[in-house]
Amino acid sequence: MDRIKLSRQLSAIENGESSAEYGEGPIVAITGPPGIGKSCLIDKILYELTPELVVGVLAVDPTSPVSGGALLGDRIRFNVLDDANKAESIYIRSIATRSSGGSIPSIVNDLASHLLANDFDLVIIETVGAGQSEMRCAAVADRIIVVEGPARGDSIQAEKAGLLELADLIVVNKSDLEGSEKVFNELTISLSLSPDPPRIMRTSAIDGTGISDVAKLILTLEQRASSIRAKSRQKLLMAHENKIVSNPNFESILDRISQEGLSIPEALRELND
Ligand SMILES: Nc1nc2c(ncn2[C@@H]2O[C@H](COP(=O)(O)OP(=O)(O)OP(=O)(O)O)[C@@H](O)[C@H]2O)c(=O)[nH]1
Ligand SMILES: [Mg+2]
Repeated sequence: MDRIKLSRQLSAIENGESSAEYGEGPIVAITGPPGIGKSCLIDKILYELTPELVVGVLAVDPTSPVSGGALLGDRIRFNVLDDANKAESIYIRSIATRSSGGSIPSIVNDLASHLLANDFDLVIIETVGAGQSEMRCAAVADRIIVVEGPARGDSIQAEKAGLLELADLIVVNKSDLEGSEKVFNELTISLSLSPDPPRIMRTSAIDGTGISDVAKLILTLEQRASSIRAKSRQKLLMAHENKIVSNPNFESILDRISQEGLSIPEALRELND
């Protein structure tokens, strides 16, 4: 692959200077709380899938607007890139969430589409499962894997974040650590009440437990009815927000709200016309 050309194209799309080519194919999101092992899992999964498949990874960086964000430096190194044979069929790109606020999910959507239009077999989106923008990034994918792990707090983190409804598969990572089995059991019990519970698997990105099973499932994972609905909800909300924000009168209507007392329902009506 011509990485320089691809990087240029993706930057232009990210900056709104050109539009993405339209491609279809599998997009899988890997989401979950910070530090749960998403990147390490992706690294191990890439060992299994490449070089047979050409895989693009879009890592949405949870940059905080307060610190100005550069968590990039903290990212794990993808060890799989040390294997030249595999690295040749992998393209990894970070997308900083601060660059343009609410439209990150649209950018992720466009970049994924562009990769699929350019001979990629699979796009993996890594996103932290916290906050609305990140949920919408995950909803860009047609399959969502929610990663959990031994609890650092009192309750299951993904459950708190409302992530479980989006999950087509739940992976309890760090199975080499104490507490992972407890989380697995708790999740199994709590999801048994669901009409179509997602499969739950245990992995360790350190000792390799369960990795090949997850890698095998990635391309054949079935969507759950409830996750289709949850994703559709996020997509619909995103489309609506995009529609409003891209209205050429958006800024002037904001002015009229703040300076002339235009009411919100009236503003919405104008923006939706
Ligand atoms: N014991 C153990 N540690 C793990 C496992 N997977 C990841 N880790 C460690 O957990 C830490 C975070 O791993 P990452 O892969 O960077 O986690 P992440 O979810 O991508 O983190 P963010 O991108 O910052 O949200 C690292 O120190 C890893 O070595 C695992 O299966 N077992
Ligand atoms: Mg990560």
